[in-house]
Amino acid sequence: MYLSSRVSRIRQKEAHNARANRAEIIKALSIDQITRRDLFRWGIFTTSGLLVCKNGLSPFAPSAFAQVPTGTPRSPLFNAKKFSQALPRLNQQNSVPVTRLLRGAETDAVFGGAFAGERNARRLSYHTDFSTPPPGTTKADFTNPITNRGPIEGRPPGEVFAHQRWDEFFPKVGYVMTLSEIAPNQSFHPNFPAQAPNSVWSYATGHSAFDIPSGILTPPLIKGRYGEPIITRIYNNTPVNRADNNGFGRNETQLHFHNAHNGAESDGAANVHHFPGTFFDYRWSTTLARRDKINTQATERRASGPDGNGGLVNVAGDFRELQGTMWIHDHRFFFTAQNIYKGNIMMINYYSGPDRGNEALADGVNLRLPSGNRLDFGNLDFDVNLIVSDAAFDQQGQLFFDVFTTDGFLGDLPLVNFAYAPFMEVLPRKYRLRILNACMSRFVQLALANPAGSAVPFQFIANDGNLVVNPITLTTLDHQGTGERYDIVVDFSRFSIGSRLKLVNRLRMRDDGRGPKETLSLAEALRGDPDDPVVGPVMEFRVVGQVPSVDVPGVTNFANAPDQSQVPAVLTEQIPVITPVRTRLVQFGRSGEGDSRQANGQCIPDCPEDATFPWTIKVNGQSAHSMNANRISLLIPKAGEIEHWTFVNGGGGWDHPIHLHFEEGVTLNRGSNPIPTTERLVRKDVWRLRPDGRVTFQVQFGEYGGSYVNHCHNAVHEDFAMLMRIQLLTGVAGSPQVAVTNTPNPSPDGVIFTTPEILPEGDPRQPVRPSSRVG
Ligand SMILES: [Cu+2]
Repeated sequence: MYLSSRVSRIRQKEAHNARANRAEIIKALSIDQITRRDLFRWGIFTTSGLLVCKNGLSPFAPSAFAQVPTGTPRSPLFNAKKFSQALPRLNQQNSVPVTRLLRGAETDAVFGGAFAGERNARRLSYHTDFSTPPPGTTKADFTNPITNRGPIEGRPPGEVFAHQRWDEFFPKVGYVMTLSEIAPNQSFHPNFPAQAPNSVWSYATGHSAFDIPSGILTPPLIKGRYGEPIITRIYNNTPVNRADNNGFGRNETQLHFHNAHNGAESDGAANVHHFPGTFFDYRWSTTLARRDKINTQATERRASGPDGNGGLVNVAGDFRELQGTMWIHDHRFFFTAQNIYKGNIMMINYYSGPDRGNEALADGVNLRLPSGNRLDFGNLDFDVNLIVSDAAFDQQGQLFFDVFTTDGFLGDLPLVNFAYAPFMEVLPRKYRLRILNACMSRFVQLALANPAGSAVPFQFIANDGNLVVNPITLTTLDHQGTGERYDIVVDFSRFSIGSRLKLVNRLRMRDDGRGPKETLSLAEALRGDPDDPVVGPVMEFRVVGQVPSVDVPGVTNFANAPDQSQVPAVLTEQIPVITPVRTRLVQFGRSGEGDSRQANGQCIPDCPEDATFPWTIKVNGQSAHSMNANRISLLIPKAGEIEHWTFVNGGGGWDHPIHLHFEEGVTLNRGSNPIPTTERLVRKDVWRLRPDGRVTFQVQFGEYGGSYVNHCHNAVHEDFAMLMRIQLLTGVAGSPQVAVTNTPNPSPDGVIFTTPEILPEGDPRQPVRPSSRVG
């Protein structure tokens, strides 16, 4: 006993040193006291660039004697107890109306309401005007006002990066938001220190003045609806000096709307990051997939959005493709993990005829899922977004990220909606919970425990924002990788007022960071894991007699009001599985050093000087590659062809949650392994591969074209660089996306284009190459 406690103390000290040393180096790097070359010289990196595993610097426990899987000591808790602060609901944003203004042959979008006076949004980027000022203007009219270098808008110039189908999906509402240093006096718990301005970069509503920290810690929530296209202007007001980042985070951003049906110019992952002082206009079209193929005359009532007055606006497209729970996050290649972790994240719910966010309105289309009925649509009183994530602090209580690890980052502070282990008061009735895993690397597996510690059954209604055909009753969720969303309905009416229930993470991660290790029994999980505080209860629900309304502030909801919500036995219909036009095989693994760098040693876009690329992707059994924005790994020759793709895990005991942008896939099988009911024939956009696993799904592309990506959503793997570019060609004559998109290369002075390489094994237009079978 004596020996083990002594070893334990030594390990804690080692782990403390580990974090202190790493934090010291990160800080020194960020203020240019040392260079990454110094690190090589000092032997902190090996010749292959990998961090030397020695006490004090290793990212994982076995070599650093750490107390948590990160290889760092526990974050200080400042005596904060779990379940001692209320859950913050997400920071709801209000849209403003947008009107049309004719300007020659162009129609511009004019922001109204609170954002009146904003420069109008245009089909073509203002970069076009910066490059070639129209008559009567000069370059200065379109120049970044903060740096006086480069264009005011980050979107690249010209027709290829114009908003596709602009007039057809012309914005009706707008948002203006600013990515900024965090405003003063905000913390993850009242006991924790306030985060310093450069510890967190998050969103503020509107166009904030430069150099005034205005970011809000609680992530925003946007409510969108089908038939109401959105223009969202994002200002980048992070510090001009990229070293002003408290050790992590890159002051450049492209904002990805995961996984909406938008043109590539607004997908936020076409290598189009923009710089401090600039904005980027994203047009979130609310296009319903297959609108060019199915229900093109918009006669199907289920393909619709709420009109705000109890009625519906029909839209073209396939109602089986309706989406609900989505999120939005940074996608700056090579820095995505740092930037998301630092606070560059939002959620967005899409509302539709069937999924209305109104539980009372009975019109034969509305499913009446738990939500509330004070608003026409988008009620949130009983429909709750929960962003589950993990974080770590340095010894001063500032947000800490390990920029050296290429395997994965695990924090030891459980957060929900960026609050440490909160509680939520609920009425004894049905609630919908929209659960997002927004950890950088951690997989979670959530269950709900009643006051006696037994599992509470619930209904699973949507996977990755897609309704399942029939609700599935479960007592625990499946593994949930980064980026996956699970919507469930919990009926709290079975519990008396005063009852307390726990949301419990049952999944223990492997110490080496490779993936999940084991699922604990609920009883074990409830006791917590002494080695990993994010295993165990992460949130508490308290059943109470009354709660304030979220939808109508100042009004109270009472327990004795009737629960009018339903969970119908049929939520949607199955998309048929048919013989595909072609199949593709994509293998995710570790092969060599990767080829993200060009012959000149530079990454496209630029990457950390010391970065190595252990993570690679093989297409159809050919060579392994790591991400380079100037390389196309998969090409879709035209819209509407049905394909079957198989994702294979290269092995090694790792698990990877793989995300396909822009289109959902219908999950067909997991090879010879069993497939859970929450996945079989269910639409998804993130698939965990499971160790040595594989998954096959059906997918088709349509409506938009351009440059998208497919990648691991362990954001650390993604950054080092398990990501590949996909080129969608529309095949529509006259569309700029009939041709391959030249690669935009953003710089503070503007975008230049390069011609991408196309891997022949990913291009069906090329003669067939013999593909080696992957066993
Ligand atoms: Cu991965």
